[in-house]
Amino acid sequence: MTVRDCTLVLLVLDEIDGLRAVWDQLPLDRFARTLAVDGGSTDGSREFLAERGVPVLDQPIPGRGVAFRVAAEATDTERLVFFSPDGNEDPADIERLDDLLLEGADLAIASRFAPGAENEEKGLLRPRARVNQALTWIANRLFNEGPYVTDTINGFRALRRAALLDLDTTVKRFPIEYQISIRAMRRGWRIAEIPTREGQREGGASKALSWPVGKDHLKVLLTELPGARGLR
Ligand SMILES: Nc1nc2c(ncn2[C@@H]2O[C@H](COP(=O)(O)OP(=O)(O)O)[C@@H](O)[C@H]2O)c(=O)[nH]1
Ligand SMILES: [Mg+2]
Repeated sequence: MTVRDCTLVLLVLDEIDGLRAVWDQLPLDRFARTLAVDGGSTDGSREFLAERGVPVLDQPIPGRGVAFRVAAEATDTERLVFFSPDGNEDPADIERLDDLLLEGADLAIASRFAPGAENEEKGLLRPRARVNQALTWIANRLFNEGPYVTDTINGFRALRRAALLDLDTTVKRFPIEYQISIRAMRRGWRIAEIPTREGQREGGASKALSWPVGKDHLKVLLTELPGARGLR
């Protein structure tokens, strides 16, 4: 068995129920390193990870965007897969994402909206999914000259460490993925997707409040427009 020159990064903020549920499905032995970046858990997530020998990194300020950077700066493998152990993401796709990088992609995304994929939101109107898809459509329209990317926002993704650092991301909170996707499009990166099945949250609470997070995505859109860099 060859070990992947890749770090499995767990993004954690009070996810003890999810950690317990997915733990045995994580392909830890296939990855050169596993580490967790913790946003300030107080529910036992940190202890759970430490007991299993996973280094738990703190972040200087909260936010998923900061966590992405902390992970990239802390490890030394060629590649990174970002995984959120809250029940939404399917552990079976972790290695598939790294495979896309091995096949030549620069950014690999588990898509909730590609043909064959499933989005966790149920019901007729699915407002979160609609907003997601609208933001994705706009990003493609404005920034993408390659094949259509169906999910620019999902955090379940993989990329090369040096490339991520080179993107010089500035977003501190949730829209980090949107900024990465847009910058990848603008640089003409090869973006590959696999359809994924988004599961239901295992326990705890979502930290992504719809309106503030939606607003932050719009802000990223504006600040990524050519010539708009002073806006931030
Ligand atoms: N390290 C870290 N992880 C975070 C932070 N905020 C959220 N997360 C994790 O990111 C993942 C996605 O967050 P979640 O609230 O489920 O967002 P949603 O899936 O869009 O509802 C979960 O695993 C969270 O625990 C943070 O500030 N730092
Ligand atoms: Mg989630």
